[in-house]
Amino acid sequence: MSYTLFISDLHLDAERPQHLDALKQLLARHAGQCDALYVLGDLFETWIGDDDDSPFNLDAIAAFRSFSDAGSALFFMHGNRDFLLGHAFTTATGGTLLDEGTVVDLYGTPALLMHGDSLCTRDEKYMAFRAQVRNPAWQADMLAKPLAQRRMIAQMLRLQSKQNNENKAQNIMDVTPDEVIRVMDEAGVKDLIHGHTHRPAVHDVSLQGGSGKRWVLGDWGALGWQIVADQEKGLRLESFTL
Ligand code: OKV
Ligand code: MN
Repeated sequence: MSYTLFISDLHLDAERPQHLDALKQLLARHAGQCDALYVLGDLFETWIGDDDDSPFNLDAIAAFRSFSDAGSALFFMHGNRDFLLGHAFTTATGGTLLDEGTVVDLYGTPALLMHGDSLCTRDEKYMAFRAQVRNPAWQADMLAKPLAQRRMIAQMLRLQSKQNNENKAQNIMDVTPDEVIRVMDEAGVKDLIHGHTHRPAVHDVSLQGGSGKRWVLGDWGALGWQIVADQEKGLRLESFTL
């Protein structure tokens, strides 16, 4: 009974402990049972650096550590909220950090994995912001600041983003259909798994080599979301109550 799990957009926050509780349950249920878990970004509502050793963060790290110690592989990808997540965090969890757009083999079928924000190319302001905050020099500069100052900057940026997004058309905040086709054709896959948009669904995609599928995870709220890759039955998108 071999299977692999995918989750994203938990937006873990010390002010909302029920999401961490649900994650701990998921990790305990699947530890040593599943081959691998992929966390496809926005695990945390904000991550201001691996040096933030708050009790909440240490609690999350310990839960992942028990999972990986039980023999299941663990992988992380950055989201647009936790782009400062680094190797110190993933090493402490026993996991590995993957780049946006990694191809993995799912029991003989390749799948392309992304957070998904890189697919939202029509939001030009966001693409510029993304390039800035993913720039290693910008990140080094930010990580050199005291934690309290980083917390304040993150808070200010969040307010700014709320105001910006109120005026944005819905479609520019979703993936660009042509960009989906481009990245899937380039990677040579029929399956793309991502999160970010908070629009959980399975979409058919017309590719050069035939028909493909785009599997979109949802954000955790009243429901949690997971994609299961089953050796026998292929992929499925599932929700569960938190
Ligand atoms: C998204 C945009 C804010 C545009 C910041 C550390 C830092 C996380 C963050 C906070 C803000 C992302 C994560 C957001 C898009 C903005 C402002 C402009 C044009 C830090 C960790 F900076 F302190 F190191 N942030 N958010 N913008 O609210 O999602 O797209 S955000
Ligand atoms: Mn996101």
